Amino acid sequence: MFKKILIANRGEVALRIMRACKEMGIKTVAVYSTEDEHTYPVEYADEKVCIGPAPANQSYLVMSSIIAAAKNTGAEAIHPGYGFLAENADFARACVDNDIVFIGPSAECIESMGNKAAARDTMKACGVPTVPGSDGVVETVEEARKFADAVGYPVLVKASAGGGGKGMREVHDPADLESQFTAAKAEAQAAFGNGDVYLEKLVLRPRHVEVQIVADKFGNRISLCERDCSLQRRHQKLLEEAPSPALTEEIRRAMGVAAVKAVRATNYENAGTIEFLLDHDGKFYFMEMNTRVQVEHPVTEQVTGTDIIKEQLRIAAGEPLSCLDRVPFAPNGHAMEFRINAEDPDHDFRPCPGNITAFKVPGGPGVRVETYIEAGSRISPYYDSMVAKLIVWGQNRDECIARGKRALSEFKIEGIKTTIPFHLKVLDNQAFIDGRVYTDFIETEMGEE
Ligand code: MV4
Repeated sequence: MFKKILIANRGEVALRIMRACKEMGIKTVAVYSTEDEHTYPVEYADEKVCIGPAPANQSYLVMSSIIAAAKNTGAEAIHPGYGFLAENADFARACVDNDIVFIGPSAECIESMGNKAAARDTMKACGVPTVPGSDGVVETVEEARKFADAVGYPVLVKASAGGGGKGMREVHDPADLESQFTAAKAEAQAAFGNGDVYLEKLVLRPRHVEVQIVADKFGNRISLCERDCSLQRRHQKLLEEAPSPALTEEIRRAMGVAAVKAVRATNYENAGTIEFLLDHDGKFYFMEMNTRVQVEHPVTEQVTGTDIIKEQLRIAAGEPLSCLDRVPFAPNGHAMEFRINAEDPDHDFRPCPGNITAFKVPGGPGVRVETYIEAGSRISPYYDSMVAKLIVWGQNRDECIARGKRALSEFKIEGIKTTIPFHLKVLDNQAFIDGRVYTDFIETEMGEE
């Protein structure tokens, strides 16, 4: 196992990784911007290196400074967390070129899954279900029209370099195809410097269900059940749960098999997520693969009893998965994660960074809080607005909801607006209680436009 690693991240995920390291006897190096100097993860680490000023493009995104910090402190590996450099193939390659282990998949895997049109083709070729779509990139409007006429409207134009919903346009009427196709291409070009697009049949009111996988260097590849992340706003997840209330045992098994197939076909190593769209007939389709650990990984940890960060460290160090004896995983109980952001849910979720004057976290059975915040902390306008993640576990979904309400009402955060009142409203919503959550939940159930 590693003796010392560097964490190329900040906030709650940096702390989460350091906690796993502490339990495994691994020393940690924090890198930080001047803005984060007095945050808890920086204090918690065994060593710290300042890598620049507040703007991420001058600190957390500067590969050379982070590599230099690892070299200078003798860190053998780098954990990228999520966001920042986590899915940057050049960074993974720079680590390897400097004899530093990148705790994640190979640069080739990151690159190949970053190209969404190619990823889709790869999945289709290995027998993972995909939505009926174009063969790779569509170059011209004429080609797009041919496809749309063949599969029928509505269709969705997607950016190949996209993901997370950017450069995506729905086409319901053939008369709009040309303008939407052209708009998607222009948007993709502007956002990613790559105007490639492809087409898929539009799945109406889908659910977002994703499968957590872990894969080691010995060919062990397992799925750790699914998470339902359908409750999103403008492609920002707000609440995630495991298991999905929409899956039967049969669909769960089939989805897990499909996810492992995807991992095998891509020679993927480390922790990752296969995202699926689930339609109203219970059919699921590959959407994207995330080549990192995700914000919502704790709900999977709570229902599977695994520590995903520790598995990542073991895999990267060349050890076999430690959870093999417990395969196949049937979810134990139910878990939900509430993202508590410094945002005002009454005003279009506008970010409201600022000083936190009082901070009291909930406790008791089945409650887990992931945060780097203490009373007196400041939510910086330079980074994302997450204050904390509240994760609750229950024997079943009903107990989980009751516990969620109890824990959310215990959480006291003063000085800023947060999404806590929004979550309390969700837990009282009948459609949510019944597990009827689709990707349009906030518009249809929470009265947003
Ligand atoms: C879709 C879709 C419907 N049909 N693809 C959104 C982000 C990107 N990962 C893909 N997305 C979608 N792809 C087809 N063929 C609907 C979405 C979608 C969505 C998916 C998951 C969660 C929230 C969403 C919100 C809007 C659209």
